[in-house]
Amino acid sequence: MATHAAFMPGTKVSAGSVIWSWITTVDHKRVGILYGVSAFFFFLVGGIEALIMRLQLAQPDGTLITAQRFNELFTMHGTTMVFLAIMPMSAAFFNFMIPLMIGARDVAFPRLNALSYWIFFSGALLLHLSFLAGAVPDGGWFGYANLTSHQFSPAHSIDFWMLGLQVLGISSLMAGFNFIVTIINMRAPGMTLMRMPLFVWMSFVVQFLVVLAFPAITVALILLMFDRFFGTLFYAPSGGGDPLLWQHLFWIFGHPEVYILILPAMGIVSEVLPTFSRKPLFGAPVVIYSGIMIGFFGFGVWSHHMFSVGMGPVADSAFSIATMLIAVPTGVKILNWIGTLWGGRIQFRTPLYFSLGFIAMFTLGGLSGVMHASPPVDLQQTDSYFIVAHFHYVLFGGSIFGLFSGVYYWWPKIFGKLLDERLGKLHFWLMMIGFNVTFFPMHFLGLIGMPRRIYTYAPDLGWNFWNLVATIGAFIIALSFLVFLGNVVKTTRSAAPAPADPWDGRTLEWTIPSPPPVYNFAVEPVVHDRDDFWVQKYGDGHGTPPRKPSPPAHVDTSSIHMPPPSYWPILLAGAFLFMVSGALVSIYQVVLGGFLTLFCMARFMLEYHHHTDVGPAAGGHH
Ligand code: HEM
Ligand SMILES: [Cu+2]
Repeated sequence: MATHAAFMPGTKVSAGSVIWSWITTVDHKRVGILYGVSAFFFFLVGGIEALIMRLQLAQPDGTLITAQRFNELFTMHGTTMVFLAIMPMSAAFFNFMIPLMIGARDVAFPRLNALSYWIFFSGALLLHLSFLAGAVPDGGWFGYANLTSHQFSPAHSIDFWMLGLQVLGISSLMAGFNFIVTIINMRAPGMTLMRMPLFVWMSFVVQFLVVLAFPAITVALILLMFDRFFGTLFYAPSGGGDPLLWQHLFWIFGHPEVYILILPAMGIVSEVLPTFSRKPLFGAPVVIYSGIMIGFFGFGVWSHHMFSVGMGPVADSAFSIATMLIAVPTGVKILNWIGTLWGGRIQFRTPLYFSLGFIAMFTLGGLSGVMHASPPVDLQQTDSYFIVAHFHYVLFGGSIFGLFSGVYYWWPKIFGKLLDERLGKLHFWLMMIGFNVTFFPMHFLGLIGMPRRIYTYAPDLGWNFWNLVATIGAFIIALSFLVFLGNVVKTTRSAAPAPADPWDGRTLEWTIPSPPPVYNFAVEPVVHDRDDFWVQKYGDGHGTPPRKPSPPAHVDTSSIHMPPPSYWPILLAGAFLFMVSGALVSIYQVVLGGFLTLFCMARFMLEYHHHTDVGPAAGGHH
């Protein structure tokens, strides 16, 4: 990409190979693109897995795949969509957009950022090596105890899942700390917390959820590793252990995780709506506070996933009330979004379509959530297709619609081309129709008794019609993504270059060229207001006149100091993967891999130790 021509000065690495420049990059924008491309790839993989499951269920007594294959597919589908599609797609936007939106030249720790990506890549690889090894994880994305014990899963399938998630967790933790430090330390002068764009705010909350929730699953997985590798019995009642320990640890992570998946999309929608309504976000501070509340309450509701284990009336009541409470800040946000649209001069562009789709679909998912917040209701609905309907309304109708709103909104900033509006709207309508045709009937199927995770059903249960409808809907969704891919190919080939500010935006990323130069901002911006760029252009609407941007000072951009590329992140991730996968091969590989990892860590840490003049410090705060 043309942006990165100025990438190499002052380093010994030759610019000869494009691939080399990508795998050694520490530029937050390129790392963001790596995350985005990987996420989209895995989104397609997870989508194909879903289509196979839907084909199997299209008719009663389906014979396309076996029960075992079906277990593998729903396990890999869920795991892939959560950890390898939605999370990295959010990470793509954290990486690309957060530094631009806060007026910084990079994240706080650029090499750690590259390392997060390559560790993520290693975890994804490890999970998918299970297909090559012929031992595909089959215990569900939540891996409930007993199913995962050595006794019931003697093959390596669960090991791939357990180790893969452990590796992915490390990647998320590193990224989480990096963005917390970035957002706290790297903001441009004048960018107070309350002036920070909503996407940055919601991402900020997400990073705290990541660093507080992932340790819970890390502990859960370490206990599982001990059970599987060393014969302990943490989750086995026969040895005084308890399978419910897994459920608690998993959901203490798992419920905050669903907010990790939704808050970035909420942030995107909170950027898109003001831009296309040409109005400030209605009650921006309230949107911020409700986001913090959601993050906070998110840690207090995990046992609503466990009403059916029989926790007793006190625990049931407490978790039921907490779950109903968490719907309040969620509902508040919906009001704020509608208030933003109210009276706006609305521009019906593709990003807005996806944001409106988000609001409508996410609200439906939130409503079914409040229904099973009630334990007696949940006892009817749990483990039925009603739950499948609920979480697809929040995850697909919410997260995926929101993320695609971001894709259409920021595409010109990232790639320098606008996506085609007609194809974009076609994509939207096909996705909207396909989504509802697929998932709305699942509410009915659940209520008339169809359980989750069955690979086939008898023809006389009354489930045939809606299952066929759902399968047809799934293929309409698949078609919508072909339209998106076509749009990408077409506009990459032929669209005219996008201007810096194609949507008449409000935030700092629109003040710099599309795509941005490697140093982002030639001159560090100074921020005076929320929606600073808009106020610069139009005044604040309450009498403050537009601020003439100061004439571009002549800056010698060649003197801007950016961190040089490094191959230690990918080498360290490779050594780490070698060590972890050794657990499935031989103790000698673990030991050798451990030494390699330590060696790479040392080189990674000491890379700039002796010549601090080319140290990796980025940004303009020196
Ligand atoms: C108003 C907010 C929400 C409420 C009150 C709510 C409530 C619930 C409850 C009570 C369950 C357990 C149902 C059962 O298994 O019997 C559940 C399951 C689930 N929810 Fe939500 N939810 C809300 C929002 C969300 C969001 C925003 C997401 C993700 C973006 C989400 C994702 C899920 C998932 C994935 C499951 C199923 C987990 C599994 O069994 O694998 N929910 N929800
Ligand atoms: Cu939950």
